[in-house]
Amino acid sequence: MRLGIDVGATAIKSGLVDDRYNVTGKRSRPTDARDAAAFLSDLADIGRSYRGSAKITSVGIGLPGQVDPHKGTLVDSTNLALADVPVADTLSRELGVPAFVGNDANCAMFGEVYAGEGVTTPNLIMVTVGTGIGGGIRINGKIYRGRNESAGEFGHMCVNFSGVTCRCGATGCWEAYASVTALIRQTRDAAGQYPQSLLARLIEEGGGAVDGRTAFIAAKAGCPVAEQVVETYAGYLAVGIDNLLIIFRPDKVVLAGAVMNEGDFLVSRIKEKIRFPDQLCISKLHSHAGIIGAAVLGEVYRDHKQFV
Ligand code: BMX
Ligand code: ZN
Repeated sequence: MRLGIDVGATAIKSGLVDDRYNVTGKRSRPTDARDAAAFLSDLADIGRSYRGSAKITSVGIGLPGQVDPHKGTLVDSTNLALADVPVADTLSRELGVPAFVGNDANCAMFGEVYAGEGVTTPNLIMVTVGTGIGGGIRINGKIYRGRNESAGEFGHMCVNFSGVTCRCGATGCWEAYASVTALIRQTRDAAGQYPQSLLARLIEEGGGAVDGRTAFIAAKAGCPVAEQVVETYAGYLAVGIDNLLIIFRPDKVVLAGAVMNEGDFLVSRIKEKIRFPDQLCISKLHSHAGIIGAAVLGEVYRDHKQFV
């Protein structure tokens, strides 16, 4: 069994992946990225926790940020505020098996390539919507990784050159508008502006908590303010997706991330606003894409045919 670990800014998900890409023993724990030592010790803990249940042959870790697959390090991560972390070496030493690292969104795409939409589509663009927005590019059946293995950072393409400042320091990045972090900000802003709205009341009843579902719940309950938040958010997502469709003309743009659980309520609105709506779909692997993709990293890196 291969172990796949999918590190997000909020949670670390893991699971065992068999030869047919079934995921078992799925676990999730909050991400603790206070410092590299705490982070590595959590990853080692997760790895060790699977030892009793199966014979692990390799481990792969998907990381949010720039990775060096050759050195096995997390080079830099704005969202985790970590740099130069020797992830693969640590896990390999702890578990006594080969360990590999990849960018988290690239891993989601590898999951699609091996077990999802990519099995039948040679030209595929992956977009993961979470704390940030990540991406992956597959052209003619090969994975495009670019200079320093860092292609596909779709979250940091500019959609508004005089817009808000992104966590990366640049102006108007797509993820500053269309990530779940941005959706939460937009939801709070709208509730603050319309304190009498159902949206604002719902937030108040929940003790002030807002997450990626809040605006959708209120919109579905008929709140026009929340409806506008969802509509505008779909517009932000559509801008970036439309750019990707025009640049790559892929067979499919595959969307992943928990917010995609909203399904057609969100995606139909995006489709109305893009030029090639038939090419857009939601990952059927859901959160398993990142785990499967991390688990198959060893194969991906061995199989050079995969690369442009
Ligand atoms: C950020 C970026 C990507 C990552 C994406 C998704 C950085 C620079 N991370 O745009 O590498 O793939 O977020 O990350 O720190 P997630 O946390 O939403 O899964
Ligand atoms: Zn940015």
